[in-house]
Amino acid sequence: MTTTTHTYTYTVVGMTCSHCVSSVSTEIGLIPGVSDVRVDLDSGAVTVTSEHSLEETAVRAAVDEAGYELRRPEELNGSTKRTEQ
Ligand SMILES: [Cu+2]
Repeated sequence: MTTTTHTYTYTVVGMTCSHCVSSVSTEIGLIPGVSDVRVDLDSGAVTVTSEHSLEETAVRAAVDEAGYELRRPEELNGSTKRTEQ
């Protein structure tokens, strides 16, 4: 019996405490196929393990639902430096 799992890493901005972490974890955990969510509060790194391939839009929507924002690495470091408050 072989089970293929997919692991994805995202960056979520806006989390400030363990409550934020649990909100994000809960929302992402509701996506069908997701078996594990690990959130590092300091870096904002979110590692998602899924039994199916995940659409980034689904993860983005879940993070949005929790009240935070998903960023791609290139959005963090790249040329898209926009300041919106
Ligand atoms: Cu919080």
